[in-house]
Amino acid sequence: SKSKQDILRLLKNDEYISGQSMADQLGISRTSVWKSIKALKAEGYQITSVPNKGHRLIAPPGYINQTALEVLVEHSEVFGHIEYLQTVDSTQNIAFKMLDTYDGAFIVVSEEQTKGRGRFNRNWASPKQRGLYISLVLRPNVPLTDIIRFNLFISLAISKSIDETFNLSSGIKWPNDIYINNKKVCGFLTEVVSEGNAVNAVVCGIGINIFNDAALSSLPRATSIEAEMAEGEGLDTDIFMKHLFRNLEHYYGLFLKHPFTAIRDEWKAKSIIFDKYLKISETGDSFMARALDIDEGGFLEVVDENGRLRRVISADIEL
Ligand code: BTX
Repeated sequence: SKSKQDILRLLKNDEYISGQSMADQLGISRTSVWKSIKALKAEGYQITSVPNKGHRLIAPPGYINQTALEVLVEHSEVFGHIEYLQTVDSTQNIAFKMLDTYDGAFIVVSEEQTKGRGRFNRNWASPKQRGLYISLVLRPNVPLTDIIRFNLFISLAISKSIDETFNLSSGIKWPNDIYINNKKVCGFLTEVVSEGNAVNAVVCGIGINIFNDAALSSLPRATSIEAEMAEGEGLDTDIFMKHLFRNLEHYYGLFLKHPFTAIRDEWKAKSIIFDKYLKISETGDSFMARALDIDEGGFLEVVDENGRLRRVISADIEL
């Protein structure tokens, strides 16, 4: 609720604040202050309450917090609504169903997915409260062919957010993954509703493994942020979400106004596919090649074993 979000903001000032002072500042009753604090505690926030001093936020909760996300969306210049759910088959499916309910841009987040999906209908492991499972619904006024470019901007936003928040060095594995130390920490997938060559809506699903989980150990090349972080460093999901939103909004803004060349150098510096032999699979065909460059349209330029130059798009790549 609104007052819960306001109270969280006041508590984040890092000092004791009395119930009366919060009530005064927000123009609500002390009873509703108290109710909101109780609700925040139930969501996992550790709030100490000391008589004559007031309340103070000790530590953010482990898992991504609904109220914190609501605050981000409330202040967002891009997204107008958040649908936060406990469990769904896939946030992509929910987002598609909601396209007619909300006009503008919105997000769907779930704590768990029973049928999270990757590209080509592969499975995306989405154990409860272990990762971020989010679908961004955007309505850029762009031609269908721009979706490749969209993915390039989004990948940079995600990778930078991980690095900034956790002091890690993640890399972009073209076209759809983020890796840390040669293991996949994030996958994203962009689906589109279009009419002819015009995009009506973009539904971009992002899955980020935040905490360790048994479901990830069974996958050959999966990792989580927790697994890659230096021991003893705190994992603050609230700060991560803040950085992620800021970067997604920033790079989405750049995507709307600028060609890929505006971020090309930055993107290339974060890419992990150059100077390596790669196995590239494209619609049934598979070949070994070395990636040379990425062009303005987001096509990968590679040279195969026979020295032939080829351009690939949306392929599967094995490092
Ligand atoms: P992808 O097809 O590139 O990756 C799927 C492959 O990655 C699987 O075949 C499996 O080998 C491996 N994998 C499965 N789960 C995980 C995991 N949690 N971590 C690392 N590797 C894994 C990438 O597809 C796109 C994934 C998008 C997921 C988001 S979550 C929110 C939204 N809703 C939804 O249903 N999908 C998207």
